[in-house]
Formats: sequence, structure tokens, C-alpha cells
Amino acid sequence: MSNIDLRSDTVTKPSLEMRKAIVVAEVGDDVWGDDPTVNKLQDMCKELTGKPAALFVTSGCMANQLAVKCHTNPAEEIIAEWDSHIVKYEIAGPAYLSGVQVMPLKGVHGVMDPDDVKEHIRPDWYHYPKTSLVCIENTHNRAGGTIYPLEDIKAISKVCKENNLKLHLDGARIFNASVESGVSVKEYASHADSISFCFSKGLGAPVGSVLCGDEDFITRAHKFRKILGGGMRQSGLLAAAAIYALENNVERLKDDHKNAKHFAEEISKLDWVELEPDSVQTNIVIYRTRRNAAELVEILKAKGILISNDGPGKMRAVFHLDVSTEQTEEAINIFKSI
Ligand code: TLP
Repeated sequence: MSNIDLRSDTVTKPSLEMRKAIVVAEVGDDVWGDDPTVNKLQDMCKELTGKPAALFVTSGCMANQLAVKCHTNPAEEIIAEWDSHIVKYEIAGPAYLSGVQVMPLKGVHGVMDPDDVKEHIRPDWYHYPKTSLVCIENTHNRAGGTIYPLEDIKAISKVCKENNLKLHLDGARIFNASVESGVSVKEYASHADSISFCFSKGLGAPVGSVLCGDEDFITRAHKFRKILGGGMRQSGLLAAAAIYALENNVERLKDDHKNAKHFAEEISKLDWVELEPDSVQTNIVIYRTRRNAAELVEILKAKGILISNDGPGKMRAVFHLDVSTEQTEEAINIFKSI
């Protein structure tokens, strides 16, 4: 039976070549700051984003929560898109870890309107929390891997600067956005105060994300990473996989986008699938169905496809380096057969 895992791009397993890079990695104690492979990775990330400092962290959630923590003070407010990862999937982390409240704004395909952001900045008044941070997500996961148009990022960045707010870019999948749009990661990052991205999604590394920003911000994030238990020791083993991913797995993300678009095109012809194939921009396909999504998950599982149920009547299929073009064809045929 086939085994096609479309639940997420986090399910990728390190390739043999990546494992070889792990085996030969030079390591040290990163809590002492002397793991050469972690230092090399952080230097590469500084170069890639144009930010003065970078910190290797355990996960995308940790990177986002460190950003919220280091850009805010308790009893302040942050603005984020209502369906963004920070709002939806980080277990009230901003409230719990940073003591801040979220002002969630509804975007279009995950993209907040810069005027709407401006309108929701709290005036300086005795009864209000101070708005201190705006978070954007590129690509936007729950909107279906949509790319934040550069013009909107620039406009939101301008609003932030004019109102003395920080801007954090959750770039968990920033390389998907970059290879598809042709906008460099450095260009995206230049409009934000901080950017995070993940090695353990489409890039295919087993663990890890990075947070980049200015020196003072990263010094504070480093300290808070320790409080969260994120001080790792010979983490050069993980950094080696991340370096391998940056050097070998970025350009190929276009293949995942091609597979996702082809899959979307074909399944949109089925009468039980509601999907605008043009809406698929990168590697994530989100579609609605009149059928029972939970039941469909089981039917597909029995045929060798793992897929996630993304809420009532809503499903998500994610394409990544462990799903080949042939497997994409196979998945389409299985969809047609049910
Ligand atoms: N997303 C995961 C799940 O948590 C939903 C997935 O399967 O897509 N930012 C964005 C935009 C993300 O999509 C994710 C993970 C994260 C942050 C968090 O990354 P991790 O899982 O490394 O903490």
C-alpha cells in the first residue's frame, strides 16, 4: 500500500546525505557559546536575513514566543491576524509567557489590511493597554500557504514605524514565499524588526528554527530561551542538518509548489471538493468538502494517504520533499477513486 503523508511538511525525515552531515559535524557546548556548527548556522542566518544577530531555537513556537516576549512588556497588546499560528496554535502563549493581550484582526487570505492595523492601534488613554507589536505570517499557514505581498508588508512596516511599534515576521515558511515570489528573504526581513523561520518544515531538517534581529533583542531572547529550557548543548548535530537544508533544499521547494498546484487543479474537479485551484500559491492546499472530513481522513488512511482534518468540512494537504511527483499522481488517483 502507498504511504503518502500529506499532514504537514513537518513530517519529512532527514535524508541519508543530511544524516551524513550530522555524523561529521563538529560540536561544542552551545550554552557556553562554543559550538562551531551552531555558530556557523547563526552566521549564515544573519547573512541571509541581513540582521545583526541570530539565535538557533528548538521550534517555530519558541521563536515566535521569544519574539513576543522581547518586543513587549506585560499588560500591553499585540496585533496579529486572527487565524495566524501565534493566535491559533500557540496555546495562549502571548498571555501566558508575556502577559500581553492579542488584538486579532481578520485578514484576506491571511493578509491584514495596513489601514485596519492602523485603526486598531490603541490611542494613549488611561483605560487602554499600549499596543507594542504587530505580527505577520509569511507564508500564511491556515490561509493555505499564501504569500504576503511585499507592498502590504512595506505598508504595515510604515504604520509600525510611524506609531513606534515593533514588527515580527513569522517566516516559518519564508523560503516557500521567497522561491515563489522571487523576493529575497533579506528583502522580506528588512521591513521587520525580527524574523523567525523553520528548518524542520519544507527544508527537511529534523529539528529547529531561528530567530533573527538586532543584538540587544537577541541577547534578551538568548536569556529567555534559557528560562524556557531551550539552552541546548552539542546542538551542532541539529545545526548541521539545518545547514545542509539551507545549502540543498531551498530551490527544490518549487517542486513542492508544482505538486501542490497540480493536486489542487485535479481534485477541484471532484464534486465533493470545494477549492479554487488558483488560490494555491505554495505547498499548502486547503479545501472544503461537503463530505464528513473526519470520515474522509479514515477512508484515505485505509488507502495509504495521511491527511489532516482542519476543522468541520475543511481539510489540508501539504506537499514536501518526501512526496514525489509520482506520489502526487497516486494521491490524485486515490482521491478520484473515493
Ligand atoms: N505549524 C504546524 C502546526 O503547528 C499547525 C503545521 O503542521 O503547519 N509558524 C507557522 C506559520 C507554522 O505553521 C508553525 C507550525 C509554527 C510557526 C510553529 O512551528 P513548530 O511546530 O516548529 O513549533
